[in-house]
Amino acid sequence: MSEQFDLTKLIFGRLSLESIPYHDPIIIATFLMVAVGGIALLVAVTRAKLWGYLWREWFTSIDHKRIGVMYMILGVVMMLRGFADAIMMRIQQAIAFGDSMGYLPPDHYDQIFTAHGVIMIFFVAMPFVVGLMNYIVPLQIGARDVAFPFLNNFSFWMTASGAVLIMMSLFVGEFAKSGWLAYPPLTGIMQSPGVGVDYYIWALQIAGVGTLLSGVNFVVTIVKMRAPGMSLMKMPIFTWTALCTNILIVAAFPILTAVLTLLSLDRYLDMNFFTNDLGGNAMMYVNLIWIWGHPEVYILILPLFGVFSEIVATYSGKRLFGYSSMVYATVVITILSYLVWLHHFFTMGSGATVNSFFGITTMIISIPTGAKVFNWLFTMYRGRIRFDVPMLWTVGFMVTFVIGGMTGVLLAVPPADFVLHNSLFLIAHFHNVIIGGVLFGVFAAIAYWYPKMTGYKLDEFWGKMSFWFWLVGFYLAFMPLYVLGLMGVTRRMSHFDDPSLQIWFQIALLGA
Ligand SMILES: [Cu+2]
Repeated sequence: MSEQFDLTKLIFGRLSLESIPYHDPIIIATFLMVAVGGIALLVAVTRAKLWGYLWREWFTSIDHKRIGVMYMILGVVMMLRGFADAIMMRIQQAIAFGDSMGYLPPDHYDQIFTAHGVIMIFFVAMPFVVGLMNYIVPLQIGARDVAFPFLNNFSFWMTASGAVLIMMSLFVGEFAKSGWLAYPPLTGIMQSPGVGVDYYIWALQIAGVGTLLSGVNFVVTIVKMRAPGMSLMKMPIFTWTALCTNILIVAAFPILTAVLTLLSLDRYLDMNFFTNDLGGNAMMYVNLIWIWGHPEVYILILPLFGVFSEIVATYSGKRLFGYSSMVYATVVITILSYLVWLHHFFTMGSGATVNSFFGITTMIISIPTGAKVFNWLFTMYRGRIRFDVPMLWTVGFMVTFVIGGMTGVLLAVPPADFVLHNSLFLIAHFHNVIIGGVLFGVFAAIAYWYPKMTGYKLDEFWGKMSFWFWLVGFYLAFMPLYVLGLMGVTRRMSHFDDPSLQIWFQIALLGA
């Protein structure tokens, strides 16, 4: 049969039976666990005759609350996967010294750090944030639902499909070994002929368009569907941050779609946008992906700034201090987040003038962020503070996020960045802000709004245990990485020669 009529090739592309990794005992064991667990779940749901209920009331639901809950369940499930990846990396780096190569071959290790980053940002943090906005925003503005309820369900399933693709890559084929933003020329067809980068592109493309659609949905909802009398400056602060986040989504995600399309054209149609020769320029990819990527981190953190603002007022028994300055700070961050992307590659050689511009804009962004921290502190000042679980997460966030913010300002200084670029210092910095900011915020929000969602209050004792384990665990896991980064240890290593470094990696493993 000639090639163009080969149906299996049309459907499966470069995937073949050889793509199933029989030879890797770790993956086979994981597969068996997932298969047994999955079958047990399917049998349980069938026995309980729940399929019809799930299909009608949940999977096809256009109710913003149900969709919000489904997003958050997706976030929890994917967090288990992303966290398993994190533990595997920590174990490898704690034991792979000198003669010991650890238990993961470099080929597998590279897939794990790539999957970890992609999953935690796209399929944990994003579903949590979008899920929260889904649940809370229509309630806060007095709307019956979002503007386009069917589209809302469709967006969710696009995100879920991306997650399914990534999970499939664990057992069929492989995942990208390129790091979470898949820079070419490494991700070009010459250097990455396998299916890993294809999984990456398709998962992110599908999920990204889903996110874009839900961004459109929320901008329209907040602009057009507020209850009569609710002017913009009367909106609850969480809704304000949600509005800014969704404006960022609408402005930034098309760039991701475009840059992934260009990379696909390079891989599938032998075009040369980002290749080393034939007129390509890989630096263009790095610029484009970060013009999406930097706003993305604000897409993640802004709604949680809103959550902390709601919580700090509630548990201090006072009105939020400086509501309008909070709104202006959010808007300023939204605008500035488009003027800083180049700080991700100061070392790429743009020259002193360009690097200075982006260094200074990056430092300026800490001013509105600092203003927010002071507003939260002034809200607490002379308040009747109750240290319930949501408030614990908020205070833990304020301390942790300020430390992460300060190491960020340090990295914003181009000469310092030349030393720290791609080191574990950078890894410690962004986990410092994303765990201390986004994840703590999500946990705070769940503890805070759980009674509203379910009619039950989460257990205080276990909530406090969870908070203290996360807080202490976070510092044990990431402070050693600051130390290692300052000593010059680079990221993404699966083996080390210098035995004096090992103790720091062991402490980090303990923290994890
Ligand atoms: Cu950035």
